[in-house]
Amino acid sequence: EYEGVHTGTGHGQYNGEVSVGSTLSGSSYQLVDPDRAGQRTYDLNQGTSGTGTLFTDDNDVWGDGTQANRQTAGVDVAYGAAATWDYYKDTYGRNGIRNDGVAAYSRAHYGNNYVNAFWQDACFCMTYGDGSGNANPLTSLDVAAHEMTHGVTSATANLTYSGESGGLNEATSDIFAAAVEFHSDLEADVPDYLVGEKIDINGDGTPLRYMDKPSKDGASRDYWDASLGSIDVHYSSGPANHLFYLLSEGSGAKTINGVDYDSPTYDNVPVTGIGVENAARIWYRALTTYMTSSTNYAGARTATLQAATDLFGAYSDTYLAVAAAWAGINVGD
Ligand code: ASN
Ligand code: ZN
Repeated sequence: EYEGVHTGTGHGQYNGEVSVGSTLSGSSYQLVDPDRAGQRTYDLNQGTSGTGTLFTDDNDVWGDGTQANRQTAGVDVAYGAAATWDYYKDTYGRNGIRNDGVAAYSRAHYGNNYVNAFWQDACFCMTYGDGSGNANPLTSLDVAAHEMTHGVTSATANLTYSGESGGLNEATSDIFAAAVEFHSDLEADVPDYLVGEKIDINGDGTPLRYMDKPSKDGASRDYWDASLGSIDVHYSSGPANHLFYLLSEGSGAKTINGVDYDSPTYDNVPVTGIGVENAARIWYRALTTYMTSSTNYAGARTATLQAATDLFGAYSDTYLAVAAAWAGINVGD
C-alpha cells in the first residue's frame, strides 16, 4: 500500500456490495483501480463521445444500489472490469486484454435510453447504456465480461465479425461471460449459463440468450448447418454457446444454482460434462493458440481438440468429451 491508494466500497445495482479500486487524488477519490494497472471508470453523463468525467467521490463509498444514483452504474461496470481482469489473470496469467499490462477503460451512462453496450478496439474501451423502459442498465457482470472479451478476441485469434467466424467471436464473449460469473461467484448474481438475465431486455424476465438450448430465445441456432454463415452473429453464436454448455455440464436436464437447463444433442447421443473451468481452459487455449481470423465451426472443432490434446492428452476422456460435444451440435470430422 502506498499513499493515495485505497479500496472503496461500492453498492451496485446487480453486484451487491463489492470492493472497487479507487485512488485518492487531492481531497477526493477517483475510480482508478490501483491493483489493475489503473483501470479507469468514466461517467459519460449521457454524452456519446470522449470520456466525460472520471467518477469521483469524497468518502470512497460508491453508489447506493439504485439506478437513480449515478455512481451505481460506475460501481457495476468497475466491478465487471475488475472481475474480468482477475479472471484472465488468475486463470491464464493473462496481464490485461492484450496481455501487455495496459488497462482498458470503461464508460457508463452512454447517450439517452441506449439499450446496448459495446467494445471498441480504437479507444481500447468499453461503453454501457442506461437501458430504456423495461430494459435495465446494460451494466451487469456478464455484459461487462462479454464486451471486454471482444477485446481479448481482437488481440488473439481476431475472429472476423461476420460469417461463421463472427458467430464464434460472439460465442467467445458469451463463453467467457459465463466463465467470469462462475469465477466471481457473486451472491447477488449467481453464476449461470444465461446471458443478460439481469437486464430484462424482453420485459418478461427472460434473458437475452440461453447457452443450454440457444433457440429458446426464438432466433439463435442450436446446431451447425450450412446456412449459419449468413445469419446475424448473435444468432450464429448459438451452436458454439451450446457446445460450451454441453462440454461444461453435459446433455439433458439439470438444475444449477436454481436455474433449470435442458440441453439436447443433434445426434441424440448423451454428452458428459467436464466442468466449466476445464471447458473454458480448452476454449481459451484454442482461441489464443490455434484459431485465426477465418476460423469456422469445423476449424474451431479442430482447434479445441488440439487444445484438449495439449492440456489433457490425446484421446483422454476430456478429449473424447470435446469430440462428443461437437457431434452434439452437428460438427463432425
Ligand atoms: N453488445 C453487442 C455485442 O457485444 C454490440 C454489438 O452488436 N457489437 O455483441
Ligand atoms: Zn458481442
